[in-house]
Amino acid sequence: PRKIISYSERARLCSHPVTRKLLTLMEEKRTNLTVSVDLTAAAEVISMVDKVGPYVCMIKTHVDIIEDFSQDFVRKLTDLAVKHNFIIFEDRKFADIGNTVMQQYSGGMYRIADWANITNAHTLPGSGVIQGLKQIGLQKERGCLLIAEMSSSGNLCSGDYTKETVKIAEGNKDFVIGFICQSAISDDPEFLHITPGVQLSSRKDQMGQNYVTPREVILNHKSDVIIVGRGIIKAEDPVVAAKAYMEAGYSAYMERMS
Ligand code: BMP
Repeated sequence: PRKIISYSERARLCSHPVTRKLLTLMEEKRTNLTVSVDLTAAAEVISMVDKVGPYVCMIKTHVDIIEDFSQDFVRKLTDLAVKHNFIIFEDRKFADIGNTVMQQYSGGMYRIADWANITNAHTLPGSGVIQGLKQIGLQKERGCLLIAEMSSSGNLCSGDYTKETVKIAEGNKDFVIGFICQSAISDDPEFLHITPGVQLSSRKDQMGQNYVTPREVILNHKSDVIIVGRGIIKAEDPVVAAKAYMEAGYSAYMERMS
């Protein structure tokens, strides 16, 4: 694989504050691991985040699966983001017209734009989804990832859809900071490539999820960040697992740099 520049050198090339912060802390903490904390009780999420926080660059949430979501949960999560120095990514996957996503992003009971540094969107509706999210996100210095590819069997995000998604990103660099994808799809160093569907052992789950290893993702598929959910949160010891994924992901990055 072609030699790459370090996360911290890349941080200096980036103009978006969230990308700069993420790339900088990845090098400081020596981690390219995001843990997807897909648990349904607020206290369980908080306890898991406190445990794995030292080993991650980012925590990914699905707040709409939490049964007892509250602003108290948000306060605890944002406090932990300061304590452990990580970025918060709410995996909301916005996919509607601009006027609707604008309200979904800023309002409702979750008020995602108030606390999530990063959220994401499908490009199915066209660039209007980004125009809507931007109305809220720009002034709060938030970043958005576009879902360019998916890890699940039979998904329709491929070919021209993926190419058009890259074009939408290129036209909105003040807000779009990269992609959810399975491998690098843009040469622009300002765009992050973030990959879910990662495990060290399993190859699949029972509902179409496909897994690749941290090494394959970072070294062969040239992605920047791995997202791991059940491989860590359902492990016998999530801290031991988080350390193993952190080590696997970062050593693959070091190997790519050498
Ligand atoms: P797990 O590692 O337990 O399979 O979890 C993967 C996480 O990443 C889930 O939260 C899922 O919603 C998300 N995800 C994914 O698995 N594939 C995609 O293509 C996009 C995702 O956001």
